[in-house]
Amino acid sequence: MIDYLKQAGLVDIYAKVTAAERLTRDDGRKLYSCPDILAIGYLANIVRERLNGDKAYFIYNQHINYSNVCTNLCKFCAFGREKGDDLAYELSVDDIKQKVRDRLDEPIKEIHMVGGIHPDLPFEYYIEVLRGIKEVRPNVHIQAFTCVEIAHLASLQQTSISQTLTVLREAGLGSLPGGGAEVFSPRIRERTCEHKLPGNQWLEIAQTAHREGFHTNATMLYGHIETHEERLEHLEALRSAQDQTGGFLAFIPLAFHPKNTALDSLSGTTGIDDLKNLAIARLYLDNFPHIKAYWVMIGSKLAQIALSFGADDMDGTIKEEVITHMAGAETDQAIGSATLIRLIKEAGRIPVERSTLYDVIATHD
Ligand code: V47
Repeated sequence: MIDYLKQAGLVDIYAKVTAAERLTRDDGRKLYSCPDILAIGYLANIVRERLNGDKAYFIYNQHINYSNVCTNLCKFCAFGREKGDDLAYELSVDDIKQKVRDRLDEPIKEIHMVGGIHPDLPFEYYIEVLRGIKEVRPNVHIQAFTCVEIAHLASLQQTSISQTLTVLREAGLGSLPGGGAEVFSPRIRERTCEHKLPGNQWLEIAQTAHREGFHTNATMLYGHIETHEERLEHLEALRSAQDQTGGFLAFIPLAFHPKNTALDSLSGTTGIDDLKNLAIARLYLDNFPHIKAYWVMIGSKLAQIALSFGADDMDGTIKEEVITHMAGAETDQAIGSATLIRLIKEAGRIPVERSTLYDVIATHD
Protein backbone atom coordinates (compact mmCIF):
# COMPACT_ATOMS: atom_id res chain seq x y z
CA MET A 1 0.00 0.00 0.00
CA ILE A 2 2.85 2.39 0.84
CA ASP A 3 4.25 2.00 -2.69
CA TYR A 4 0.84 2.71 -4.13
CA LEU A 5 0.43 5.84 -1.98
CA LYS A 6 3.97 6.91 -2.97
CA GLN A 7 3.01 6.61 -6.62
CA ALA A 8 -0.06 8.76 -5.94
CA GLY A 9 2.18 11.34 -4.19
CA LEU A 10 0.23 10.94 -0.94
CA VAL A 11 2.71 9.19 1.32
CA ASP A 12 3.30 12.30 3.49
CA ILE A 13 -0.42 12.71 3.99
CA TYR A 14 -0.70 8.99 4.80
CA ALA A 15 1.86 9.49 7.59
CA LYS A 16 -0.17 12.38 9.00
CA VAL A 17 -3.45 10.47 8.72
CA THR A 18 -2.10 7.45 10.58
CA ALA A 19 -0.64 9.72 13.26
CA ALA A 20 -4.04 11.54 13.49
CA GLU A 21 -2.27 14.82 12.64
CA ARG A 22 -4.24 17.76 11.27
CA LEU A 23 -3.99 18.37 7.51
CA THR A 24 -2.83 21.73 6.19
CA ARG A 25 -4.14 23.83 3.32
CA ASP A 26 -1.27 22.48 1.18
CA ASP A 27 -2.33 18.92 1.99
CA GLY A 28 -5.85 19.83 0.91
CA ARG A 29 -4.55 21.28 -2.36
CA LYS A 30 -2.54 18.13 -2.99
CA LEU A 31 -5.60 15.95 -2.40
CA TYR A 32 -7.83 17.97 -4.73
CA SER A 33 -5.20 17.87 -7.48
CA CYS A 34 -4.53 14.13 -7.08
CA PRO A 35 -6.31 12.10 -9.79
CA ASP A 36 -6.08 8.84 -7.80
CA ILE A 37 -9.52 8.57 -6.22
CA LEU A 38 -8.77 5.14 -4.73
CA ALA A 39 -5.72 6.44 -2.88
CA ILE A 40 -7.72 9.40 -1.50
CA GLY A 41 -10.56 7.07 -0.53
CA TYR A 42 -8.13 4.72 1.23
CA LEU A 43 -6.90 7.61 3.40
CA ALA A 44 -10.42 8.86 4.15
CA ASN A 45 -11.48 5.34 5.10
CA ILE A 46 -8.75 5.20 7.75
CA VAL A 47 -10.29 8.24 9.47
CA ARG A 48 -13.84 6.99 8.92
CA GLU A 49 -13.09 3.64 10.55
CA ARG A 50 -11.10 5.22 13.38
CA LEU A 51 -14.08 7.42 14.28
CA ASN A 52 -17.04 5.21 13.43
CA GLY A 53 -15.74 1.66 12.91
CA ASP A 54 -17.94 -0.30 10.54
CA LYS A 55 -21.12 1.52 11.48
CA ALA A 56 -23.17 3.34 8.87
CA TYR A 57 -25.99 5.42 10.27
CA PHE A 58 -29.43 6.28 8.96
CA ILE A 59 -32.52 7.89 10.46
CA TYR A 60 -36.24 7.47 10.04
CA ASN A 61 -37.19 11.06 9.16
CA GLN A 62 -39.73 13.25 7.40
CA HIS A 63 -38.98 16.43 5.47
CA ILE A 64 -41.42 19.34 5.58
CA ASN A 65 -40.85 22.58 3.67
CA TYR A 66 -43.32 25.08 5.14
CA SER A 67 -42.98 27.63 2.32
CA ASN A 68 -40.92 28.26 -0.80
CA VAL A 69 -41.56 32.02 -0.73
CA CYS A 70 -38.16 33.63 -0.40
CA THR A 71 -36.68 37.09 -0.57
CA ASN A 72 -33.15 35.80 -1.22
CA LEU A 73 -33.76 34.06 -4.57
CA CYS A 74 -30.29 32.56 -4.80
CA LYS A 75 -29.04 31.71 -8.28
CA PHE A 76 -28.34 28.07 -7.44
CA CYS A 77 -31.84 27.45 -6.05
CA ALA A 78 -34.87 26.17 -7.96
CA PHE A 79 -37.05 25.99 -4.86
CA GLY A 80 -37.43 29.65 -3.83
CA ARG A 81 -40.23 31.76 -5.39
CA GLU A 82 -41.22 35.36 -5.18
CA LYS A 83 -44.45 36.02 -3.30
CA GLY A 84 -47.30 35.98 -5.84
CA ASP A 85 -45.52 33.58 -8.21
CA ASP A 86 -47.78 30.83 -9.59
CA LEU A 87 -45.69 28.17 -7.90
CA ALA A 88 -45.32 29.98 -4.57
CA TYR A 89 -46.89 28.21 -1.59
CA GLU A 90 -47.09 28.45 2.16
CA LEU A 91 -48.43 25.71 4.39
CA SER A 92 -50.74 26.64 7.22
CA VAL A 93 -50.11 25.29 10.69
CA ASP A 94 -53.02 22.88 10.10
CA ASP A 95 -51.49 21.70 6.78
CA ILE A 96 -48.26 20.91 8.59
CA LYS A 97 -50.01 19.12 11.43
CA GLN A 98 -51.88 17.07 8.84
CA LYS A 99 -48.61 16.07 7.14
CA VAL A 100 -47.33 14.85 10.49
CA ARG A 101 -50.62 13.11 11.29
CA ASP A 102 -50.62 11.36 7.88
CA ARG A 103 -47.48 9.47 8.88
CA LEU A 104 -48.22 8.65 12.50
CA ASP A 105 -48.16 4.94 11.67
CA GLU A 106 -44.48 5.17 10.70
CA PRO A 107 -41.67 5.15 13.28
CA ILE A 108 -40.47 8.65 12.38
CA LYS A 109 -37.92 10.00 14.83
CA GLU A 110 -37.07 13.35 13.25
CA ILE A 111 -38.85 16.09 11.37
CA HIS A 112 -36.48 18.09 9.19
CA MET A 113 -38.10 21.40 8.36
CA VAL A 114 -36.76 24.36 6.40
CA GLY A 115 -38.25 27.02 4.15
CA GLY A 116 -37.49 30.25 2.34
CA ILE A 117 -36.98 33.67 3.89
CA HIS A 118 -40.62 34.66 3.85
CA PRO A 119 -41.31 38.42 3.73
CA ASP A 120 -44.37 38.46 5.98
CA LEU A 121 -45.05 35.32 7.98
CA PRO A 122 -45.05 36.51 11.60
CA PHE A 123 -42.80 35.04 14.30
CA GLU A 124 -45.87 33.48 15.96
CA TYR A 125 -46.35 31.28 12.85
CA TYR A 126 -43.00 29.56 13.42
CA ILE A 127 -43.80 29.05 17.10
CA GLU A 128 -47.21 27.62 16.29
CA VAL A 129 -45.71 25.28 13.71
CA LEU A 130 -43.23 23.89 16.25
CA ARG A 131 -45.95 23.55 18.91
CA GLY A 132 -48.35 22.01 16.39
CA ILE A 133 -45.86 19.32 15.35
CA LYS A 134 -45.19 18.46 18.99
CA GLU A 135 -48.91 18.31 19.69
CA VAL A 136 -49.40 15.66 16.99
CA ARG A 137 -46.15 13.79 17.60
CA PRO A 138 -44.82 14.71 21.07
CA ASN A 139 -41.66 12.56 20.99
CA VAL A 140 -40.37 13.59 17.60
CA HIS A 141 -37.13 15.57 17.37
CA ILE A 142 -37.59 18.74 15.33
CA GLN A 143 -34.50 19.70 13.38
CA ALA A 144 -35.52 22.95 11.79
CA PHE A 145 -34.51 26.38 10.50
CA THR A 146 -31.08 26.98 9.01
CA CYS A 147 -28.84 29.70 10.45
CA VAL A 148 -30.20 31.94 7.67
CA GLU A 149 -33.77 31.45 8.91
CA ILE A 150 -32.69 31.92 12.53
CA ALA A 151 -31.20 35.31 11.60
CA HIS A 152 -34.49 36.22 9.91
CA LEU A 153 -36.56 35.12 12.93
CA ALA A 154 -34.34 37.16 15.27
CA SER A 155 -34.83 40.20 13.06
CA LEU A 156 -38.62 39.69 13.10
CA GLN A 157 -38.51 39.75 16.88
CA GLN A 158 -35.84 42.44 17.00
CA THR A 159 -34.05 40.39 19.56
CA SER A 160 -30.76 38.52 19.89
CA ILE A 161 -29.98 35.16 18.30
CA SER A 162 -29.65 33.61 21.78
CA GLN A 163 -33.02 34.91 22.90
CA THR A 164 -34.66 33.75 19.66
CA LEU A 165 -33.19 30.27 20.07
CA THR A 166 -34.43 30.10 23.66
CA VAL A 167 -37.99 30.90 22.59
CA LEU A 168 -37.80 28.38 19.71
CA ARG A 169 -36.48 25.71 22.07
CA GLU A 170 -39.40 26.28 24.45
CA ALA A 171 -41.76 25.75 21.48
CA GLY A 172 -40.12 22.43 20.55
CA LEU A 173 -37.00 23.07 18.43
CA GLY A 174 -34.42 20.32 18.97
CA SER A 175 -31.49 21.15 16.68
CA LEU A 176 -30.53 23.05 13.54
CA PRO A 177 -29.93 21.54 10.10
CA GLY A 178 -26.83 22.50 8.12
CA GLY A 179 -28.34 24.32 5.13
CA GLY A 180 -27.69 27.86 4.00
CA ALA A 181 -23.92 27.65 4.41
CA GLU A 182 -23.40 27.35 0.60
CA VAL A 183 -19.76 28.41 0.11
CA PHE A 184 -18.59 31.00 2.64
CA SER A 185 -16.34 32.88 0.19
CA PRO A 186 -17.63 36.46 -0.32
CA ARG A 187 -16.75 36.09 -4.04
CA ILE A 188 -19.15 33.15 -4.38
CA ARG A 189 -21.85 34.76 -2.25
CA GLU A 190 -21.73 37.95 -4.32
CA ARG A 191 -22.15 35.96 -7.53
CA THR A 192 -24.70 33.37 -6.42
CA CYS A 193 -26.57 34.58 -3.33
CA GLU A 194 -25.91 38.26 -2.81
CA HIS A 195 -28.95 38.76 -0.54
CA LYS A 196 -28.14 35.87 1.75
CA LEU A 197 -26.57 36.17 5.18
CA PRO A 198 -22.74 36.44 4.84
CA GLY A 199 -20.69 33.33 5.65
CA ASN A 200 -19.15 34.75 8.83
CA GLN A 201 -22.62 35.44 10.22
CA TRP A 202 -23.78 31.91 9.34
CA LEU A 203 -20.85 30.62 11.39
CA GLU A 204 -21.52 33.00 14.29
CA ILE A 205 -25.15 31.85 14.50
CA ALA A 206 -24.14 28.18 14.44
CA GLN A 207 -21.65 28.89 17.24
CA THR A 208 -24.24 30.83 19.24
CA ALA A 209 -26.56 27.83 18.90
CA HIS A 210 -23.75 25.56 20.17
CA ARG A 211 -23.17 27.85 23.15
CA GLU A 212 -26.90 27.66 23.88
CA GLY A 213 -26.61 23.87 23.99
CA PHE A 214 -27.99 23.06 20.50
CA HIS A 215 -26.31 20.69 18.09
CA THR A 216 -26.23 21.76 14.46
CA ASN A 217 -25.04 20.40 11.12
CA ALA A 218 -23.00 22.05 8.39
CA THR A 219 -23.12 21.85 4.60
CA MET A 220 -21.23 23.03 1.55
CA LEU A 221 -23.01 23.43 -1.78
CA TYR A 222 -20.29 22.50 -4.27
CA GLY A 223 -19.93 21.93 -7.98
CA HIS A 224 -20.95 25.32 -9.45
CA ILE A 225 -18.50 28.23 -9.75
CA GLU A 226 -16.36 27.72 -6.66
CA THR A 227 -12.65 26.82 -6.82
CA HIS A 228 -10.94 24.06 -4.85
CA GLU A 229 -9.27 26.79 -2.84
CA GLU A 230 -12.69 28.18 -1.87
CA ARG A 231 -13.85 24.71 -0.84
CA LEU A 232 -10.77 24.39 1.38
CA GLU A 233 -11.38 27.85 2.90
CA HIS A 234 -14.94 26.74 3.68
CA LEU A 235 -13.77 23.50 5.32
CA GLU A 236 -11.11 25.37 7.28
CA ALA A 237 -13.64 27.89 8.59
CA LEU A 238 -15.89 25.04 9.75
CA ARG A 239 -12.97 23.21 11.35
CA SER A 240 -11.87 26.23 13.36
CA ALA A 241 -15.46 27.05 14.40
CA GLN A 242 -15.80 23.46 15.59
CA ASP A 243 -12.52 23.77 17.55
CA GLN A 244 -14.11 26.64 19.46
CA THR A 245 -17.63 25.40 20.16
CA GLY A 246 -17.76 21.69 19.26
CA GLY A 247 -21.48 21.56 18.47
CA PHE A 248 -21.42 20.37 14.86
CA LEU A 249 -22.61 16.79 14.49
CA ALA A 250 -22.35 16.14 10.76
CA PHE A 251 -21.00 17.70 7.61
CA ILE A 252 -23.06 17.18 4.47
CA PRO A 253 -21.57 18.07 1.08
CA LEU A 254 -24.46 19.11 -1.20
CA ALA A 255 -23.90 18.34 -4.89
CA PHE A 256 -25.14 21.21 -7.07
CA HIS A 257 -28.18 20.41 -9.26
CA PRO A 258 -28.48 23.03 -12.03
CA LYS A 259 -31.91 22.37 -13.59
CA ASN A 260 -34.47 25.20 -13.26
CA THR A 261 -31.89 27.46 -11.59
CA ALA A 262 -30.29 30.68 -12.86
CA LEU A 263 -27.07 28.64 -13.22
CA ASP A 264 -28.61 26.03 -15.51
CA SER A 265 -25.88 26.48 -18.12
CA LEU A 266 -23.52 24.67 -15.73
CA SER A 267 -23.34 20.90 -15.67
CA GLY A 268 -23.91 19.00 -12.44
CA THR A 269 -21.16 17.31 -10.45
CA THR A 270 -19.52 14.04 -11.50
CA GLY A 271 -19.25 10.87 -9.43
CA ILE A 272 -15.52 11.36 -9.04
CA ASP A 273 -15.94 14.90 -7.73
CA ASP A 274 -18.68 13.74 -5.34
CA LEU A 275 -16.49 10.98 -3.89
CA LYS A 276 -13.35 13.10 -3.79
CA ASN A 277 -15.14 15.92 -2.06
CA LEU A 278 -16.63 13.59 0.56
CA ALA A 279 -13.27 11.94 1.16
CA ILE A 280 -11.40 15.25 1.46
CA ALA A 281 -14.06 16.55 3.85
CA ARG A 282 -13.54 13.44 6.01
CA LEU A 283 -9.79 13.99 6.01
CA TYR A 284 -9.91 17.74 6.60
CA LEU A 285 -12.72 17.95 9.16
CA ASP A 286 -10.88 15.89 11.77
CA ASN A 287 -13.11 17.32 14.53
CA PHE A 288 -16.47 16.48 12.91
CA PRO A 289 -17.87 13.18 14.19
CA HIS A 290 -19.93 12.38 11.08
CA ILE A 291 -19.89 12.86 7.31
CA LYS A 292 -23.16 12.30 5.46
CA ALA A 293 -23.51 10.90 1.98
CA TYR A 294 -26.86 12.51 1.18
CA TRP A 295 -28.40 9.92 -1.15
CA VAL A 296 -30.98 12.41 -2.49
CA MET A 297 -28.25 14.46 -4.12
CA ILE A 298 -25.66 11.86 -5.15
CA GLY A 299 -27.96 8.87 -5.69
CA SER A 300 -28.26 5.82 -3.48
CA LYS A 301 -25.72 3.84 -5.52
CA LEU A 302 -22.94 6.39 -5.12
CA ALA A 303 -23.93 7.00 -1.49
CA GLN A 304 -23.38 3.28 -0.92
CA ILE A 305 -19.85 3.51 -2.35
CA ALA A 306 -19.25 6.71 -0.34
CA LEU A 307 -19.44 4.55 2.80
CA SER A 308 -15.91 3.41 1.86
CA PHE A 309 -14.76 6.95 0.97
CA GLY A 310 -15.19 8.68 4.31
CA ALA A 311 -18.95 8.82 4.81
CA ASP A 312 -20.57 7.05 7.78
CA ASP A 313 -24.17 8.24 7.41
CA MET A 314 -26.74 8.01 4.61
CA ASP A 315 -29.23 10.50 6.11
CA GLY A 316 -32.75 9.12 6.12
CA THR A 317 -35.99 7.88 4.68
CA ILE A 318 -37.13 11.49 3.99
CA LYS A 319 -40.27 11.34 1.79
CA GLU A 320 -41.33 14.41 -0.17
CA GLU A 321 -37.90 15.91 -0.80
CA VAL A 322 -38.55 19.13 -2.70
CA ILE A 323 -35.43 21.35 -2.81
CA THR A 324 -33.26 19.03 -4.90
CA HIS A 325 -36.13 17.64 -6.95
CA MET A 326 -37.16 21.12 -8.11
CA ALA A 327 -33.55 21.39 -9.36
CA GLY A 328 -33.81 18.22 -11.43
CA ALA A 329 -32.77 15.44 -9.04
CA GLU A 330 -33.60 12.07 -10.57
CA THR A 331 -33.42 10.17 -7.30
CA ASP A 332 -36.55 8.96 -5.48
CA GLN A 333 -38.27 11.32 -3.06
CA ALA A 334 -38.22 8.71 -0.32
CA ILE A 335 -36.45 5.48 0.47
CA GLY A 336 -37.63 2.66 2.73
CA SER A 337 -35.64 1.74 5.81
CA ALA A 338 -35.38 -1.83 4.48
CA THR A 339 -33.69 -0.48 1.35
CA LEU A 340 -31.30 1.67 3.37
CA ILE A 341 -30.41 -1.37 5.47
CA ARG A 342 -29.79 -3.46 2.35
CA LEU A 343 -27.65 -0.75 0.73
CA ILE A 344 -25.53 -0.43 3.87
CA LYS A 345 -25.15 -4.18 4.39
CA GLU A 346 -24.11 -4.72 0.79
CA ALA A 347 -21.48 -2.02 1.26
CA GLY A 348 -19.99 -4.19 4.01
CA ARG A 349 -21.03 -1.89 6.84
CA ILE A 350 -23.28 -2.35 9.87
CA PRO A 351 -26.58 -0.46 9.52
CA VAL A 352 -27.37 1.56 12.63
CA GLU A 353 -30.66 3.36 12.95
CA ARG A 354 -29.94 6.52 14.92
CA SER A 355 -31.68 9.43 16.54
CA THR A 356 -30.91 12.98 15.38
CA LEU A 357 -28.23 13.22 18.08
CA TYR A 358 -26.71 9.86 17.06
CA ASP A 359 -28.08 7.75 19.90
CA VAL A 360 -28.40 4.19 18.65
CA ILE A 361 -32.01 3.10 18.13
CA ALA A 362 -31.32 -0.27 16.49
CA THR A 363 -28.32 -2.10 15.10
CA HIS A 364 -29.07 -4.37 12.16
CA ASP A 365 -26.07 -6.73 12.08
O1 V47 B 1 -29.79 25.24 2.11
C1 V47 B 1 -30.35 24.65 -2.76
C2 V47 B 1 -28.95 23.57 -0.94
C3 V47 B 1 -29.87 23.06 1.08
C4 V47 B 1 -29.69 23.50 -4.46
O2 V47 B 1 -28.51 19.23 8.02
C5 V47 B 1 -29.06 22.99 -3.32
O3 V47 B 1 -28.66 17.07 7.97
C6 V47 B 1 -27.99 21.41 -4.60
O4 V47 B 1 -29.32 21.72 3.81
N1 V47 B 1 -28.55 21.88 -5.74
C7 V47 B 1 -31.02 22.29 1.73
N2 V47 B 1 -28.21 21.96 -3.38
C8 V47 B 1 -30.64 20.86 2.05
C9 V47 B 1 -29.86 20.75 3.32
C10 V47 B 1 -29.76 19.46 4.02
C11 V47 B 1 -30.15 18.29 3.40
C12 V47 B 1 -30.05 17.08 4.09
C13 V47 B 1 -29.61 17.04 5.39
C14 V47 B 1 -29.22 18.22 6.01
C15 V47 B 1 -28.77 18.18 7.43
C16 V47 B 1 -29.29 19.43 5.33
O5 V47 B 1 -29.73 22.61 -0.25
C17 V47 B 1 -30.03 24.53 0.93
C18 V47 B 1 -28.95 24.84 -0.10
O6 V47 B 1 -27.71 24.94 0.50
N3 V47 B 1 -29.48 23.75 -2.29
N4 V47 B 1 -30.49 24.51 -4.08
C19 V47 B 1 -29.41 22.91 -5.70
N5 V47 B 1 -29.94 23.37 -6.83
